[in-house]
Amino acid sequence: MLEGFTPWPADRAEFYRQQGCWEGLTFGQMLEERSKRYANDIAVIDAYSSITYGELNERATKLAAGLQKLGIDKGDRVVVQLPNIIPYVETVFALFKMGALPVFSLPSHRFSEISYFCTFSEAKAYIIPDQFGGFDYRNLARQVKECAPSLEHVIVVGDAEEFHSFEQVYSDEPMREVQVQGSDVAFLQLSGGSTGRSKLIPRTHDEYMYTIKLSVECCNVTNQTVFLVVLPVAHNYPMSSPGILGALYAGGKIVLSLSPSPDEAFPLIEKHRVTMVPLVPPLALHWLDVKPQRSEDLSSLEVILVGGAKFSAEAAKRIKPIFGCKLQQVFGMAEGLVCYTRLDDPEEIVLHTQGKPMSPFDEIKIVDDEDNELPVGVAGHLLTRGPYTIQGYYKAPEHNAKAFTKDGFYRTGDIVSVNEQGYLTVEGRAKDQINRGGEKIAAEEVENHLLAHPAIHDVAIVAKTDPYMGEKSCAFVIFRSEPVSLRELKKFLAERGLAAYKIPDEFVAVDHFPMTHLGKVSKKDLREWIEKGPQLAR
Ligand code: J2J
Repeated sequence: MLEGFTPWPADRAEFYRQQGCWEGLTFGQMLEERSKRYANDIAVIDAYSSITYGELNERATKLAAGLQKLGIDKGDRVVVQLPNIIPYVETVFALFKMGALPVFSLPSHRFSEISYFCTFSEAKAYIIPDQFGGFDYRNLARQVKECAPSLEHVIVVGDAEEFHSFEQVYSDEPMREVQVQGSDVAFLQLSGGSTGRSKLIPRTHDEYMYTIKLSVECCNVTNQTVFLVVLPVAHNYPMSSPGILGALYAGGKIVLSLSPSPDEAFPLIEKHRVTMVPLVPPLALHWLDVKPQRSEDLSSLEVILVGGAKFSAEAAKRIKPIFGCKLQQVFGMAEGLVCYTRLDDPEEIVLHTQGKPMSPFDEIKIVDDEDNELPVGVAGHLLTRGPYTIQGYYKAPEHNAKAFTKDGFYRTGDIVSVNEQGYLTVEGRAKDQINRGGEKIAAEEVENHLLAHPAIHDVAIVAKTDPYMGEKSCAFVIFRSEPVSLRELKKFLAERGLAAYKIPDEFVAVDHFPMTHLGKVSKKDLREWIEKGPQLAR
C-alpha cells in the first residue's frame, strides 16, 4: 500500500465490495476493454489531431513501456502538467497501466506550486508542454530540478531541448506486466486547500471507477455522447463528473479545447455536434451573454453541466431559453462526494439546488459548530463519508485529525442545507478559502507569501463578492511604515512563482484588523468591510 494513504476501515471496505460499489476494475483494464469494444471509434479529438479507442490504448501501452525503460515503476509519482491535448490522455492511461501515480497539476501552476508537488510527492518525473499560453515550461522545469532531488526525468511534449522528448519515449518493446489492483491508489489529485498549501488527495481505482460509473448514469453518458472539455482537463470536475473518464467509460467521444472562449468552443460544438459540456459559473454567464450574437449552430447540445462554485438561480433560468438544452447542476469535490440534479428533476430543483448525492451509500450530516446534527432544512457544516470519499489526505496526519471526524466523516468546509428529498443547497463556506469562479485559493497560502515581503507587517485575505466571478480575492494589508504600490505587490508574488489566479485582485491598506473575542483576525468583519467599500476599512 502507498505510504501516506489512509485506507477505509476494513468493515466499511468489505461492505462497499459486497454492495458492488468496488468491483476491482482498474482504469488500465477499463481502457483495454473499451479499446476492443469501440476499436475504430474516435476517442479523443484535440486542436491538432484525433485518436481512436484502439490507437489510444496502443499508444498508452507504448508510452508505459517507454516510461518503464526510463526506470519509472509501480507506485512512483509523476507530476503531469499538460494542457487539453491528446498526450495528456495518453499519459494518464500509460501511468494507470503501469501503476505509477500521476500528480495532477494545472497549466496555471508555477514554481511555488510545482516545486512543492515534486518535492512533497518525491516525484520521479515531470511531464510538460514546451510552451503554452505564452509560458515556457522548460524554464520552469530547470528551476524545479534545482530543488527537487527526486526528479530524474523531465519529459516535454514538443521541442524538448535538453530534456526527454515525449515523442521519443514511446517504445515498441512490450510493456512489462505489472499487477495493478482496484484497491491501489491510482493518482494524487489536488485539494483546493484552506490551510497553507494544497493537500494531495489519493484516489483508488476502485472508488474512482465507482464515481465514474455513477456519473455516467446520472448524466446519461452513452457512446453517442460528444463531450467537450474547455476547463483544464486535469481538474477533478472535467475529469470525472462525468468527465473525460466518464466519456471513455461509456464509449463516447471527447473534444478537447485549448481555451474556454466562445471563439474556440462554439465552432467546436458546431463542427463535432457536441452534446455535453461542463462549465463553471463565470463561463456559463459569459457563454449566456454572448450566445445571442453568435451564428454557430449549437443545437446538438443536450446538457450543460454547471458546478465548481454556486450558480445563481437567475443565471440557471437562462440556460434553457438561450441554449435550448438542459442544465445539470453539480456540486462536487476532489475529496469525493459528488451531487447532481437529475435530468428528469422538476425545474424548481434544477434551478434552486445543487443536486443530491450520487450514491445511496453516501452519508451526509449537517452539523452546528459543536458537531450537533441539525434538523432538516437548517443550514450547517456539511460532513460526509461514503464509498468514494477519502479517509485522509496524502501524508498529512496532523491536518487529517482536523479535517476528518473520529468516525471518518470528511469536514467539507461547506455550509449547506438539505431538503426533505435529500437535495443540497450550498449556502456558504466555513473554510478559509476563496472560490474564484471555481478556482480555489487557500487564503493562508497567499498570506504566507505576502508576509515574506519586508514592507508588510500583517495580512489577511478574504473573498469579495463579484457579479461575474462569484468571488474575487481581497488582501487587507498592515504595512510596517509606508505602503507599497499594488503593482509592486503583484510583481512580488509573481516573482515568488505563485500561480496568477492566486494573486489578490485587490489590496486594501489598513492600520489594524478587526478581532474576534478570541483574539483572532475576524475575517467575517473584513468581508463586511470590503462589501461596504474600502474607504470604510481605514
Ligand atoms: C457551490 N460550491 C461548489 C457548487 C463545488 C464536480 C464539480 C465540482 C468539483 C470541484 C468537483 C459547487 N456550488 N455547485 O471536484 O467532481 C465548491 C465547494 C466544494 C469545493 C470543491 C467535481 N461545486 N463547490 O469544484 O475540489 O466549496 O472540486 O467543497 O475544486 O468547491 O472544489 P474542488
